[in-house]
Amino acid sequence: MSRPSANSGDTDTTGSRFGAISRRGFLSATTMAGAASLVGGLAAAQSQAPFPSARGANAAAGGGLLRPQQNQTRNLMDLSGLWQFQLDPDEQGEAQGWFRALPAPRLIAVPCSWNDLFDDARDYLGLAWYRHEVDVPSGWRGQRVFLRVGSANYAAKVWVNGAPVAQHLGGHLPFVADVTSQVVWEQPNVIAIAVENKQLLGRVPPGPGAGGGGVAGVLGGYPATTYDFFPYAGLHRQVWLYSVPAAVHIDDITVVTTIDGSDGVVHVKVATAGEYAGKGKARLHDIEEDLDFRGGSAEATVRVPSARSWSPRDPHLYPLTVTLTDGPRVTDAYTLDIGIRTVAVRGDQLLLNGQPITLTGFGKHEDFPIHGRGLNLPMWIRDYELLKWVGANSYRTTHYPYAEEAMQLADRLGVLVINEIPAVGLNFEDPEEATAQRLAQCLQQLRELIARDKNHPSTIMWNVANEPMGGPVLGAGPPVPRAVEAGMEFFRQLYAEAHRLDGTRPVTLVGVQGGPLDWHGLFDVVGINRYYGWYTHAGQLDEGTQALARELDDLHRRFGKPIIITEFGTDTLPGAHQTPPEMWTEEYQVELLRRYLEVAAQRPFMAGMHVWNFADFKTGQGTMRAAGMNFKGVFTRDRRPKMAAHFLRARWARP
Ligand code: BDP
Repeated sequence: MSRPSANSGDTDTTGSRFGAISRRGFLSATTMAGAASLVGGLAAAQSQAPFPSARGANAAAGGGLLRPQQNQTRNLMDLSGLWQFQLDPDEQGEAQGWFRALPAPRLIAVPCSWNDLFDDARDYLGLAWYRHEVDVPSGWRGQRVFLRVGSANYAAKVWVNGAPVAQHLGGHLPFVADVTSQVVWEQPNVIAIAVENKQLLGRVPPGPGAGGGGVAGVLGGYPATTYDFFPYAGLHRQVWLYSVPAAVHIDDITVVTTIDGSDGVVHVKVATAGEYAGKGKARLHDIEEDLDFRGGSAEATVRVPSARSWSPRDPHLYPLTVTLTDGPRVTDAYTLDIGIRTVAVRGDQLLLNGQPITLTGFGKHEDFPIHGRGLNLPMWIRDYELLKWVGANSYRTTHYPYAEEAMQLADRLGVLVINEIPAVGLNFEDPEEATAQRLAQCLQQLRELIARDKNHPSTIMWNVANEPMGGPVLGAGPPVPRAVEAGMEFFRQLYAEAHRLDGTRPVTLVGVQGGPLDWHGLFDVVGINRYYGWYTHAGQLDEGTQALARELDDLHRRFGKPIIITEFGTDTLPGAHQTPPEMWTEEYQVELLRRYLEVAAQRPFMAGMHVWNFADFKTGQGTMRAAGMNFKGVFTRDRRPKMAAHFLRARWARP
């Protein structure tokens, strides 16, 4: 829960006092230069596409982000495993050439967060170096070679054989560098990646700055963040080397599906690197259409008679293969699984394949002991198993884009995803320069996310922010008009950009309880996080539920759009019991969820209910977070069900 910005002496409805330093005072005393102490030169890149390499900021420049694959024309090498690692608190590594050799390395696992691995790195968010040596097979000679970093949280700079090749801001989306001219043959290549996760004002999510503020002063906040989850750092997903044909290759594919009677209509748009003007084919299952390229781009429409449309009930995927051809010869190929489905908003309803759908599910985290936020495929397999067990049809990628494998599994298993950029902790009372930098960051991350995930049928909606603030929240006072207006301008741009890049999915914004409501008017779906019965109306479920019901009716009258409660829940200590139910007990969690679900069931305009959270997760240390944990999971952190999980299963998984 993001708390009100801290004016000295403010009290929130839970009775917590904010820190003695006013956030506003602190911010005005902190120059924006405070935001500039990054990997050499990265600070300047906070609002701009960085660095020399053409594809360092790939998606921002419109480049494709197709997931690399191995096939008859392409090669792929996963560099996961043990890498050399060294902390660089004094930031001397670049000057001392650590991109060639680390003076005192230890070994680390990639992918993984560094925080749970080493005692001296638990709360370390500064600069750290990863180094790895790899021989590139000589069979790749003559191809174009790329390096792809799946997720480096938060800022990264990459060297290959001593040459800087890319840098990137934003911790949860991939970036690609063309390293063809850096690769050496018949000897090891040295890959070095410097990463840091400093919490800085101009970033997204924003840092609280040196003096604390935002939730830092309330949730406790060590390490200090503006959000309620542990700021895990490091190389969180795979690093890959891959190669594609040198002459021409498929750079991007965009698939848009519609349904015409019982036919599926699949529109395929292909972009090549360079001005390709040759031929190709799009083959969907056993139907093939020609692609005629002009200026590196071609389109085809494939009609599938009696198509199986994709849905949670029948998540049918069709394999789509795009080829470039030179006579009978295939010069490049790429295959992806697509689902034929439509998503739309009509009045106050959310439609999947033309039929109203109600979302059941959760907000989640990529969070697990030891791995931290590092890719954990067994966790994902187990989580989907439990999502099915509990009868959920959906989740939101709170509060950042998740691993691509999670999206592939969602496609395959028929789970609907609200896909969110890392815009958590935004506060429009912050200085204008910070807001401008954050807007650039949000736009970049939105472009990268849509480039990466646009072809996943499971993604049914984009979310551009979680709980942005424009003044006090939770009933602590009215929104601040200037902040609300700054937010309007900001969100107008994000909404327009999301629809410019993808005209096929609704776009939402998730609002905080007591925050500005005007912003919801800009979006297709109203997403709200509500904690009546917890942060307000503590211990008073009847009063809390009544307040919730009143607010839902008001919101519906005002906006007439689909409404999703994107978060509701209670911290619950597994094994704590009491009757009548008391806060923190398993009974209280069940009772609160029951009441919210009943209020929603009586309102046909409610398009979804997402419990906060799927599982308990790690946070920073503070007085509001026992043992550095948020206990709002219906499963424990190791995925054991609390009473609430059984309750939801009885409710949602009914035949
Ligand atoms: C919401 C936030 C979420 C928090 C949750 C909470 O969106 O990140 O973890 O509150 O307080 O405001 O548990």
